[in-house]
Amino acid sequence: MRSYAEYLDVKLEILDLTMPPDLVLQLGKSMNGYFSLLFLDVLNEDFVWLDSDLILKPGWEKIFDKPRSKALASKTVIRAVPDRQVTVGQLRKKGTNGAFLLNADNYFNCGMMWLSPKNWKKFKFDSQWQDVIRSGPKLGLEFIDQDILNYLLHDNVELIPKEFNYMPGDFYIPEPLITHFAGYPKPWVMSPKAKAMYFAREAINWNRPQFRPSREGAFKSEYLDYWRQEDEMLSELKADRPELYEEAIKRKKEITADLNLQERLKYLLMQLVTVEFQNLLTRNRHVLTGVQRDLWNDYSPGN
Ligand SMILES: [Mn+2]
Repeated sequence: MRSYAEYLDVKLEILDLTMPPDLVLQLGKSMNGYFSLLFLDVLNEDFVWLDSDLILKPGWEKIFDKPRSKALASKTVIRAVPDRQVTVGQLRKKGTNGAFLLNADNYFNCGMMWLSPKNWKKFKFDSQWQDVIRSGPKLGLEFIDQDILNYLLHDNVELIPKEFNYMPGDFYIPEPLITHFAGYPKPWVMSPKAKAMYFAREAINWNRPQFRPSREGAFKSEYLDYWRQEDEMLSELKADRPELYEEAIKRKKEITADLNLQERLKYLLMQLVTVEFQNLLTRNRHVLTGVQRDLWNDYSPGN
């Protein structure tokens, strides 16, 4: 992280944060999902939280310009974007999530948040959040920091436009400033086969949005966009800092996920079904167009 920040000429500071021991025990691995609460306690100036699964487009910094009314400025602890329609719909139907029940009309997503530690402390949320986690299971909380913050801040939130936290799979908005790859699959872990399955599902369900991975969203332009940007980033890195590039590729391979057995069987069936029997005999080699090559791009050696 330090070498990469230096390469980008970005100032990086690493903070040590401490979680109370009983919460470390209670939360286990999911503890990483609660760091935003520790930052609210430790920092003093307003700050912006950005998940690591976001793509920022030029202009995203507009979030700092949006003027606020005085009344809001003295009260608002968080500015965030409403969560995906699908998520809100599921939570409404289930009716057991205590955070959602308190904040059903303004239930927000925590991938991108503008936060005010001053107001957080003014309203004494710093002395409440740990107990909310402790009673989390009783309250039906499920989404890490997001539910703690929705539960506590339902009266201290200002919703901002979805262009600041557009989630693929939500109703499409043109030209989002921040795209948030919330949920699964994450575009950076997909093997070539996983990518192919993804697009096959999108295409074959063109008239059944409930079965498309993107639901009501745009036909996965966001994923193509991600892969294009990742390619660009890696080829720049390869030219400028080969040792960082090697490290990035190594890490990328470690997290690349292939299809499970059930999906592999579907994949084989789909390949069988989509053979063009008429020209099976005359076809003797693969023909790839430029677009197909983009989709099948992977980072194995010699490819
Ligand atoms: Mn996220």
